[in-house]
Amino acid sequence: MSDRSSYGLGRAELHELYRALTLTRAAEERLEILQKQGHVTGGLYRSLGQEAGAVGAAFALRRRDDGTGDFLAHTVRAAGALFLFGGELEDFFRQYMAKGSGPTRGREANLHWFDFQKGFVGPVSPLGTMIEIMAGITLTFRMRGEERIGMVFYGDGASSTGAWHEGLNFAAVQRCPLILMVENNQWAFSTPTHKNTRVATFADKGPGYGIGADSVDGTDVLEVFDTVRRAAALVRAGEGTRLVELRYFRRLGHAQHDPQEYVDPALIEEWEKRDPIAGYRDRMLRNEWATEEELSAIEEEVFERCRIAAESVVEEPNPDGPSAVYDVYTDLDIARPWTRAEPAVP
Ligand SMILES: Cc1ncc(C[n+]2csc(CCOP(=O)(O)OP(=O)(O)O)c2C)c(N)n1
Ligand SMILES: [Mg+2]
Repeated sequence: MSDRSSYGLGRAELHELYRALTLTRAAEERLEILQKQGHVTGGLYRSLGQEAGAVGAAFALRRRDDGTGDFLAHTVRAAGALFLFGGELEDFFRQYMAKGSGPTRGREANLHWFDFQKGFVGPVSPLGTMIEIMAGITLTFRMRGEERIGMVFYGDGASSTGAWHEGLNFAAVQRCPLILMVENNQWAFSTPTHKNTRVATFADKGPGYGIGADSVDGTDVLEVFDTVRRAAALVRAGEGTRLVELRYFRRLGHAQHDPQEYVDPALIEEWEKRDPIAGYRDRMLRNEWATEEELSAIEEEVFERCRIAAESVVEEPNPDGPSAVYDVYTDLDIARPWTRAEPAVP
């Protein structure tokens, strides 16, 4: 499509996309500050340069907060999708700071949380396994005759696991209403994509499983939105599982502790020129979808929101020691933490 096409989106929606993009980046930048101050408990995984993939894809789905909408399984690099599905910024900060007030009450330190009303479930750690979980969830939608679909994100590296192949095959055979979003950022920690797979594009993997697949420039939020919107319509209409590859580049290390010395700096520089947020900003101004003042106001609003949320969450309490024994076993006998109650003798 031409640079001038807004893909049928109105001014308010175009602005909402910009707000979601800037929120993703500003929230992660705020986390970096918090990490330097010693408040972030675990690793910090940035999505720099990948924001448009998560935002454009999630924007194309039906987002509700009453348990009737589409369902998302995000990754650490798809925080933008989580926010669009109603994940609260404060909870996002609470998780990274392992606060007792966070959704998982300080048990882990990033996005492993869920909300079935809003329709999202965070990743389990073994890569590739969210395909199976989402195949199960979306199979339920199909069996109940609901019009809901699912979307599962995973990295290029995750798609070389056994779980991925088995899960995708099951979803394809069962015609699960599920969109697989491959975040092809060209690295799986220090492993480049060509050591991970021999296919030229991850879209080539679709036909092997009998499913339709697309590949899209993951730095172009409108292209992503349009591609996923069309994929979602097919999936919802009964075609079953589809795959969409997002092409972009991991511009920072795997996590903040990784200086990625194994990556050619010229490549990083090249991808900096294709920054998804700067590109979309220019396009909005060029096409008069927004004024400079409107965009600056969104940036200011998002920055302030992140600053205020972070300042208040920092003050919240860490988890209580004794609370660590909850949620491990059912029928917990608090007097005997870490042990399972003896089975009743018949
Ligand atoms: C089955 C399994 N193997 C290894 C790991 C450790 N691990 C966590 S993230 C990661 C790299 C993932 O790369 P990719 O899937 O491309 O996602 P990206 O980090 O690039 O977004 C690895 C090897 C894991 N969590 N699960
Ligand atoms: Mg990767």
